[in-house]
Amino acid sequence: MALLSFERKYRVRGGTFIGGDLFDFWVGPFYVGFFGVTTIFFAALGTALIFYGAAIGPTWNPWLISIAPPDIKYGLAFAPLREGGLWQIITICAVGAFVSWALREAEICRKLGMGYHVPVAFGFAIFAYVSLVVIRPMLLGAWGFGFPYGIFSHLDWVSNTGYQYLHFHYNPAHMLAVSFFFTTALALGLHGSLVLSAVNPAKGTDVKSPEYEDTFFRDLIGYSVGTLGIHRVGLLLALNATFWSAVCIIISGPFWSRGWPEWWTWWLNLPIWR
Ligand code: UQ2
Repeated sequence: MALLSFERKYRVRGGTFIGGDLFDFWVGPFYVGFFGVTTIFFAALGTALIFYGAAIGPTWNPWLISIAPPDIKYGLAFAPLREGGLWQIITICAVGAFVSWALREAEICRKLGMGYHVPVAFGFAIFAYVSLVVIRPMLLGAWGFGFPYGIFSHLDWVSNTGYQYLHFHYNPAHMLAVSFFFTTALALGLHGSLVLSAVNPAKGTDVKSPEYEDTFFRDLIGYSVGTLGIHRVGLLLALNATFWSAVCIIISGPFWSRGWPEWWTWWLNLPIWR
C-alpha cells in the first residue's frame, strides 16, 4: 500500500483490450479491468458451487469432500446437477476464471508496455489443467474421464489412472515432464540460493554484485549462464515441465491404450537386433 504514493505514474488510463475506460480502474492495489470483473464472477460462482456440492454431499471433512464428474454413460452431454452437472459447471467456471486471469495479466502487460511472458507462461499451466478436464475427456468421448474435485479423491484418480497403464513411469512424455520438473527445482534452487548468498555477505561488508555471482559459477563449473540467462533457462524448463505433463496425459488413452511398458517393444523390435 505504501508503495502507491510514489507509483502514481504507473496508474494511467488506456491500453485496455476491452471495455475502454469503463473498467479501467484500481481497487486498492489491484487493477480491475474487464477481465478482473470476469475473474471475480467465475471464481465466486465456481467457489459457491463447490460449497453447494459439499452441502449436498455426505461429509464436511475437508479431506473427503469431493465433487465427481458425470458417469461415463452421459458421454459428452450435460448431466443432471447432482450427477456430475455440478462438476461440469464448476469446470466451466474454473476455465473461465483461469483464462480471465491470464487475459487480465495480458492487459496489465499492455498497459505497462511490457512483454507478454507472464500470461504466456500461465497459459501453459492452464493448458495442463484443460488437458485433464477438457481435451482428454473429449478425445475419449465422455466428461466422466475428468478428475474429481476433492483432495483425496483427485489423488485416488491419479493413482488409478496411472495403474490403468500398468506403470506410468514408462510413459516417455511423463519421463520428460518429471525430468523437467526436477531440473526446474534444481535451477530455482541454484538461482535462489545464489542471489540470497550475494545479498547476504559477511557482516559489515557490501552486498555483492552480479559479477560475483558469475565468478562463483565460473570457479565452480567453468561457466555462468548470466543473470538474464538463468531466467531464460528457468522459464524454458518450467514451460517444458507443464507442456510434457499435458502431453503425457493426453496421449494416455486417446493415442495409447495399453500398458506403457509395452510401448517400449518398438525398441526390442528394431531390425538391428536380428
Ligand atoms: C548463473 C547466474 C545466475 C544464477 C545461476 C547461474 C550470474 C544470478 C543459478 C548458474 C546456472 C547455470 C550454470 C545453468 C544451470 C542450468 C541448468 C539446466 C540447471 O550463472 O548468472 O544469476 O542464478
